[in-house]
Amino acid sequence: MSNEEKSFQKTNINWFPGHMAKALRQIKEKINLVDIVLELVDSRAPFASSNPLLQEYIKNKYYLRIFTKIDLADELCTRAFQKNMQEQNIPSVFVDLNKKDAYQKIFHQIQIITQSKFEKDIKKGLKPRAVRAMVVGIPNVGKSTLINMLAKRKSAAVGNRPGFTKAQQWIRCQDIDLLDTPGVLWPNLTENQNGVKLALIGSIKEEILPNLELAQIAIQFLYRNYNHLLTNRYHIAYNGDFNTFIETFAGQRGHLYTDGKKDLERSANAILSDIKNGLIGKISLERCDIDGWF
Ligand SMILES: Nc1nc2c(ncn2[C@@H]2O[C@H](COP(=O)(O)OP(=O)(O)OP(=O)(O)O)[C@@H](O)[C@H]2O)c(=O)[nH]1
Ligand SMILES: [Mg+2]
Repeated sequence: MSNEEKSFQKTNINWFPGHMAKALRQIKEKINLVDIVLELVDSRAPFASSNPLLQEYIKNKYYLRIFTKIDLADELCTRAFQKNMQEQNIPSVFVDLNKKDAYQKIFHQIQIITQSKFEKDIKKGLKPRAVRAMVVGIPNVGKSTLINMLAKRKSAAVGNRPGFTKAQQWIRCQDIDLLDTPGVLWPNLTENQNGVKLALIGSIKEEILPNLELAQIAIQFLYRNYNHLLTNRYHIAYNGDFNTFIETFAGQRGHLYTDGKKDLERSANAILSDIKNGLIGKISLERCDIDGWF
């Protein structure tokens, strides 16, 4: 692990603020009301974005893991995750939530998974009713976007920053009732660079992060694994020396204070924003078939 990574891990960040603890309690309270739990994970970092705290509450429920943002992830890595899910028998679906076919893919899976439950209900003489699903996941993975898509209307607020949804909300649709929930992280995120990965997919508020260190870790990661994308985007020959790179970048972009000194913090933010929004290209921060990818 590099010095920046060690220093990032030691940074005193409150990953699990009070509102997340509350959101988690509310998930626990409502879990018995639903037929199925839909857990959303970001395809760029599916391990880091699957919340171990949620796994504990939902273990006796019908469950579907929805890998979102496949349009931003490295296709090779995504394919390996698909294979891994099949091998582990974890019901899963891989989608770009901005594409129309995502609805069919997801709804079809929900029907397959809940079919046996509804058949049992009908045998018991219970009236058929819409499936009730709870949508859970860490911040910014697309929960509200998914709900709007399933509801075929804008019912849940969507925003490209973590913590957009503040409270639980039922959204009733024709075939399915959905419970939108606020994104929840967990208290200790420092293992396996989870904090770094979640920051790079936009699941942790930027304001609380040491962005210059994070940009350095990110550039080094890109240099090791996606050097062609790094060069294509910035046209700066990177030789492993971050200081030279960011100074050159700041100069090119005109990121300067009024006294002419370079505003490296602003440059770091620009780089991080490119990564989060996929402007660098399709990248994945995890691979299930290669250890030590990050
Ligand atoms: N490229 C891409 N962007 C997506 C996808 N799904 C969601 N987004 C975007 O990701 C951002 C976050 O989406 P939300 O639906 O607000 O995420 P959320 O999980 O509800 O977030 P919180 O309410 O903060 O927990 C938005 O800008 C969406 O447009 C996807 O499959 N691909
Ligand atoms: Mg939301």
